[in-house]
Amino acid sequence: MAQMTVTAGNEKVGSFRLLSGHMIPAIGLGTWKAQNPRDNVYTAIVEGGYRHVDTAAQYGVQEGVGEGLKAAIHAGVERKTLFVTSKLWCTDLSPDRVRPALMSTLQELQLDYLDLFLIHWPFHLKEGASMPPKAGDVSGFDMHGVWREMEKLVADKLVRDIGVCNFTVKKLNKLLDIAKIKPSVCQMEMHPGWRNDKMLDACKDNNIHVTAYSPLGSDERDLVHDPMVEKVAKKLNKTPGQVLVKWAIQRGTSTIPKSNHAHRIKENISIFDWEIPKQDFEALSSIPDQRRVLNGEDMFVNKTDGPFKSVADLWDHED
Ligand code: NDP
Ligand code: 1BO
Repeated sequence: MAQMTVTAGNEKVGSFRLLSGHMIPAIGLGTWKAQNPRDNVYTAIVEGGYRHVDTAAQYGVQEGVGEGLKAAIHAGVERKTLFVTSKLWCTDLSPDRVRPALMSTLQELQLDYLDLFLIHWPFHLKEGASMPPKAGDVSGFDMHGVWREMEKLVADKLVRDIGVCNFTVKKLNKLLDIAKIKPSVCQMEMHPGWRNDKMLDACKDNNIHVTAYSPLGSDERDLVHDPMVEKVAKKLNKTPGQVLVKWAIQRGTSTIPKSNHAHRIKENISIFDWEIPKQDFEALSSIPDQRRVLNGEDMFVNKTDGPFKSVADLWDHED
């Protein structure tokens, strides 16, 4: 999937074409743990030139995100130029809950359609599940039934594209066997400290676009101070944050860095008039300490009662 350059406001920003034919802007604003989602979204769109915002019902920020979108539209940005992603949380991961969950998300965001609706995690959680989960809190999910309902949302023009997050190759193949509408996007943790080449390759083989989440290592892994990232940043006269975002894009993925600071929000999208040279890209792609930041353990693993007794169980023993 070739990266194309499009203009948003005064900024040149890249985008990728999805299986559906729609375009996804290469950089979106992440909103997990956003402290002031309204202002972050407004700043990103109106001052930063972002056209893509990533959120989720589970983040508890959708009303603020909706206010930010509304303010940006009021300031003259056309809704049709924006790409808004949200996600179906695990407590709603059953066929009867898909449409009500989407309607609630649309209401919170003050929108009448989403550009992309993703299955957040491929596990069902009981309402009020604890962390870590108690016996009976977690189960697998009805993939066939849930996906049929996701497809109906596309048919009814409530969402333009559908996709998944946190899937394994095994789960992706199962979904591809049953899907009438293929997932356009797979959103996965990816950064130089967790390349996840296996999923990237599986998605490429099936023309599924990948969005890399936690491109800066989230709050858990300090990639910004990784010696290799710092070395490349210094050489290119860029910030480590910019190098990490650029690495994701040069890899052919879109990415969704989050920041609570206006200057970083703008910094993270100022990456379209330069490249990481091949040898530096390869060096960044060879960091040996490969591990997930977000492995799902706290949310889904119950060591004694399962059904997922280890992190390896969650990821189908593929890592
Ligand atoms: P990121 O990798 O985006 O990292 C965010 C952290 O990096 C924050 O501490 C932020 O601090 C800091 N930061 C941001 N920009 C810079 C910069 N230029 N220089 C130095 N530090 C910087 O983490 P997230 O986990 O938030 O991932 C991004 C988004 O991906 C989420 O917000 C969410 O939308 C999505 N996501 C999806 C998941 C899924 O399951 N589908 C899972 C996890 C994330 P500060 O805010 O103080 O600037
Ligand atoms: C628990 C949700 C992780 C961020 O998407």
